[in-house]
Amino acid sequence: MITFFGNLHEGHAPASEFYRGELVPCFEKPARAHYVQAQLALRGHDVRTPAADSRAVLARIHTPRYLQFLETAWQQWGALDTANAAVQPFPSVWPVRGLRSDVEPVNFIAKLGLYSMDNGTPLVEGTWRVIKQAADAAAHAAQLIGQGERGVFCATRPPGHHAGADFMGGYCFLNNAAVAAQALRDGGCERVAILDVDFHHGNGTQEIFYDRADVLFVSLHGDPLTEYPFYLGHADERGHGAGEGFNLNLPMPAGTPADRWFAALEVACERIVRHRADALVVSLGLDTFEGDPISKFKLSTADYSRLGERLKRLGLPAVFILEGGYAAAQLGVNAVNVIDAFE
Ligand code: SP5
Ligand code: ZN
Repeated sequence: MITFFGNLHEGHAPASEFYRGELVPCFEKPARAHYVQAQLALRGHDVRTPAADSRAVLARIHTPRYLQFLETAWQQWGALDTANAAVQPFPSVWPVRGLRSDVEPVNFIAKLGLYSMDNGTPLVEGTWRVIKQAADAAAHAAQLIGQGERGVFCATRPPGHHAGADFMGGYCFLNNAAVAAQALRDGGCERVAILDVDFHHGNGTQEIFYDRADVLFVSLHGDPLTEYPFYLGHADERGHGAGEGFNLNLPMPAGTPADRWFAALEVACERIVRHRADALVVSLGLDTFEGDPISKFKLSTADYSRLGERLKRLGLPAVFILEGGYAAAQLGVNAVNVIDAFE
């Protein structure tokens, strides 16, 4: 399969993330991509560097002020104090209900809170270049599908599915799956389906397409009552306005075993078939793995081949976007099992 690897990805390597009042080593780390890259090379895949420019499609997914903030954030942070070059900024204040988010503050930390849903998404000097290249890969993958390719895998990081139209969160900044879906639409696909199999609900992707009927969003994930991102991903979220009925959430409890997960995948696939999609975008999170350090489903390495086989039977061209998956040493084998079984 044609795969994209972001050769700049090591520029996004935050030292630590905030977790329950402490700084802990980042789970979303460069080694993840190294393991995927090694497995793609080992199994003879065609690994390319993205060459499209996603700027136009990014402007259709994210707000101008959020894109402007992301592109200049590190420079703004450094301009406050020369010592900031060695420190990661973290948000500490957020515009919750009743506070204003329409006026962009001047204070940098206030802006960071305005554009964040959590304080677990560290931003560093190289972040913009890396997230832009991952979005470029998603746009390029969609172009190749438009030219008749059957499958393209974006083995990029950081992930994107928690990022909304104007906020970052959950290690995500730009929503690569949304970029791929929109680029497929712009390239002539009338209907697109996004299947999100990351352990965590893809709240950003859901939000972006919530009122649209042309892009179906279907997600299998840990129940938000107990699992991140907590505030979205319930079964009663079915879409709004023209998008009513075009959002399907299939939350499952922590500890869900593979058989129950695959039963939910059948429901997801049936809905995708009914959408009569021209193309599929898979938000391929591998944190459903039994060995994942932060997630609670129980899929095995062999189950990822089963997933790829099932998706192949949909008979749709597909863009696969790497999302989460934190058992880094197993990430390559698990991800490429899906890709190999799909081919
Ligand atoms: C894309 C993606 O998978 N994002 C996940 C974001 C999860 N953020 C919360 C991380 C909580 C870390 N928990 C550490 C538990 C150690 N026992
Ligand atoms: Zn995840």
